[in-house]
Amino acid sequence: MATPSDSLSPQFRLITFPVSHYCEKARWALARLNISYIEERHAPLFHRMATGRVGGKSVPILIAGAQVFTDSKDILKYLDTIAPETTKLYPCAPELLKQVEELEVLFNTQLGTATPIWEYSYTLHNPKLAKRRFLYGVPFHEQALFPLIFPLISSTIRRQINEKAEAVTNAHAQIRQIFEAVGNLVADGRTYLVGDRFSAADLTFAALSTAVVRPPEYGDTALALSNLEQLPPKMAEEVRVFREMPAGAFALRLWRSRAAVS
Ligand SMILES: N[C@@H](CCC(=O)N[C@@H](CS)C(=O)NCC(=O)O)C(=O)O
Repeated sequence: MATPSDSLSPQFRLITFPVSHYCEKARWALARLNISYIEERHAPLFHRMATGRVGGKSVPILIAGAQVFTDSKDILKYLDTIAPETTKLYPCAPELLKQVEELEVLFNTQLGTATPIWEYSYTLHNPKLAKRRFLYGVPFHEQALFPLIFPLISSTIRRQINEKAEAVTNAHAQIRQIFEAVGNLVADGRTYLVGDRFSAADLTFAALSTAVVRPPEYGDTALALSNLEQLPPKMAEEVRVFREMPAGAFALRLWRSRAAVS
């Protein structure tokens, strides 16, 4: 039987940062569909040449033949149109669909924006950690130029995330708030956030929690992420606390199931 990968895989390109929770959303959806694709990893700032060439700005960008999707939500929606019934990420029932879409937007706009502020408050001050985070699998010339360009990357990101002590505290509180809300949802013992099937809500929550739960299954960038011994002690302690929250345990469980489809 033909699968989406048989007929479409040669046409798929994904432009990414090596470690990026929004990019992980796209990778996870592609893996779930068993679609093979070429991943083009870039370091920050260098990515703009690749994304600009196809009319985008941020990563991930999925190029599927003649179509270009410049937002992780659009990527998931598109992939759902080619997914077989059994792996669809969005339910058909309008009430369930509404719940999934609302959770996806909540995670995208609140969890997805808070975790980088929290994480960068540690990694941007630690060139060794930053190097591992930004350079895994990027082209050689980007690795070679990275030491020269790192101060610019660092100041650009700081400006983008408006790094101030208050912003970091607020981001941490926002992550906790979302984790508490998700913890309340899963307190009834449900397997998935909405209905009885894995959906875009689960995928988005798990992918966007990556930085704070640092799952061992994060694949080839695991070294940059999951070994708490290599993190600053305060950061490692905060990760332990997130992992132990019910929502953290839920995210880690989803990550274990993700390993089964990659
Ligand atoms: N809403 C977008 C957000 C993507 C996003 O913020 N990507 C970050 C990396 S995690 C990025 O590309 N930042 C650099 C830039 O905006 O140029 C999505 O869901 O795809």
